[in-house]
Amino acid sequence: MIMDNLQSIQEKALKQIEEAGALDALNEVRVAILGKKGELTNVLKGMKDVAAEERPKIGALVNEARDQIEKALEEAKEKMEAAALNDRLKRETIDVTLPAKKNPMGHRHPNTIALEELERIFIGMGYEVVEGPEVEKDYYNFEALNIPEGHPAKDEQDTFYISGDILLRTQTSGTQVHEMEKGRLPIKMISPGRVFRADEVDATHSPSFHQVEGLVVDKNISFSDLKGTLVEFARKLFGEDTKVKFRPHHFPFTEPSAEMDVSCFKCKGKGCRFCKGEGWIEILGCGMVHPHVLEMSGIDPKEYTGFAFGVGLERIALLKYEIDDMRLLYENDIRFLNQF
Ligand code: 2NM
Repeated sequence: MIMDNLQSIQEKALKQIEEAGALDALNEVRVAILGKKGELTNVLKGMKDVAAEERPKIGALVNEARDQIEKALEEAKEKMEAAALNDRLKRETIDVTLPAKKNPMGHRHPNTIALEELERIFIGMGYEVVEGPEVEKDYYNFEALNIPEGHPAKDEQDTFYISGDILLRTQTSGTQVHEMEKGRLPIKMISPGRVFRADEVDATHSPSFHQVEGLVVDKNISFSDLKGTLVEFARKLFGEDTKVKFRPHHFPFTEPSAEMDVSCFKCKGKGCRFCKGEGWIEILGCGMVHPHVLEMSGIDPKEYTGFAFGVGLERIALLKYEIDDMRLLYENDIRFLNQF
């Protein structure tokens, strides 16, 4: 009787183990059979009713049934765990041939692209790139450049003053004055940088923009050197078939002075929307350094002469990349900037 019971418990247990679909189902079987109130435990508890001489035999059978059930539980558990691990390995395989994740990377601002192109052209012609202070003394921004007190170019409303004679530079020429004062000649330099003017913001103006000014001082520098240099610059920047035109102009710091136009690189000079039908586009101011400017910086104008020029960096960037509003350059809208 007890032996039949034992047999049926074992069979039932093994069947349930076989049918268990998950680890917690296995555990339920373990509790129901081998637990404190489990069926097999109950059989052991019933041993007191078994005849004394039968007990060792029955005891051995119960233990054997227990061992078999435990073994089956263990095997089923191992099988489930192995299957789970296999499944996970399959799901989490790493494809080492997949391309790596890319970090979103910014790129150069159109101003920077234009600046680096200008620098490359002038470095290629033997120029040095020299940067200077954005906060400058009145003397270096105006006086030393032949713009005395009361000169219209010095009109207070165009300049941001910090205090008495300290201001935000309105041009980068001060950097060139500092260089001339050092007295190391000849000089062949460009000075790029941020400049400030008290202007209202519109499509072509900003209170802060960038300039690249150039300066050459040596013995026997003439207007033909200026012309040759700037023609070469224009061709490198806008294409070898670019024509240039010099128009007389006035700057306090150069004499003679001129503005240089380039033939429209869009319509090749025929006249289009881009050059407003002119065929020509104004790109820079230039001239022979005024003898008084050389003199004030300690250079003898009877021994040395020089030429200088100034380009608006934003103007070049707008032209080259066909941007029609300067404000776009300062808004840092990634959808705009990504186009260049
Ligand atoms: C310009 C136009 C013409 C210029 C002059 C000098 C210096 F320091 F030599 F006097 N630097 N840059 C200059 C000349 C700048 O900008 C439109």
